[in-house]
Amino acid sequence: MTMKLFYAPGACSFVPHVLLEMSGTNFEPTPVKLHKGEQYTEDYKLINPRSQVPVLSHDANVITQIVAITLYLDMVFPGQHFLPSTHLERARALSTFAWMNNTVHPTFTHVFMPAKFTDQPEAQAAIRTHAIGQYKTLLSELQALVVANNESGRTWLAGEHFGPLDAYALTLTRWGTIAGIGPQVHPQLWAFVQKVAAQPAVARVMERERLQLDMSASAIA
Ligand SMILES: N[C@@H](CCC(=O)N[C@@H](CS)C(=O)NCC(=O)O)C(=O)O
Repeated sequence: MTMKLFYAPGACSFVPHVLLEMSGTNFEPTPVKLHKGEQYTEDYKLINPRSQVPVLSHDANVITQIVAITLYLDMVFPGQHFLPSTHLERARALSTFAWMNNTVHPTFTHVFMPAKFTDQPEAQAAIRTHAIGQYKTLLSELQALVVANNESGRTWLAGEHFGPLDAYALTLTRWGTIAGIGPQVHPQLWAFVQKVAAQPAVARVMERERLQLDMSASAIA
């Protein structure tokens, strides 16, 4: 079986990238240069007409959307326990996962790519400023989840096994530093993502993507 992951360094594709690395399977990490607009080329649109990463291709079958890719990897590699198997725990994990993907993540898109929402430069600046405030609040909510999790003695966000929520928490927190929300703003969240970054498979992916955890020094706002 041949798996290929189309990813962009530092993008949300980090989540399935980490899961594939954790699985130990032989996969082909295939970078897509978003900053050079490679996602809009005709060749890439044949892979994903929505011009986004991540894309997982498995024996020429294409799967898009982080949540769908994760559910697929969870079934292909059941021994990894990427998601909990008991009904309620699984539903809780998916609830947090969906919130990260449909709320926190798109809020950062308003910070990073305000031109997606208006072509007016002044309005873009206003969208970015407003979204940074919202993003900070969402990271506070994420930190509260981490704190509650720590207090209940759980190692990772979905329980005893490392999974997509932990990798996503790292990505979202790292994006925060790009928006000028530095490590000092959410210390418990920062301590948690440092623990995530120290996992060998995560460290290997960070190395492959050439990622620095704290981007505050070159923040865009
Ligand atoms: N809901 C999608 C979001 C994917 C997404 O937003 N991908 C971004 C990178 S984080 C992307 O490819 N952006 C390229 C662009 O918008 O031009 C998923 O879960 O996969």
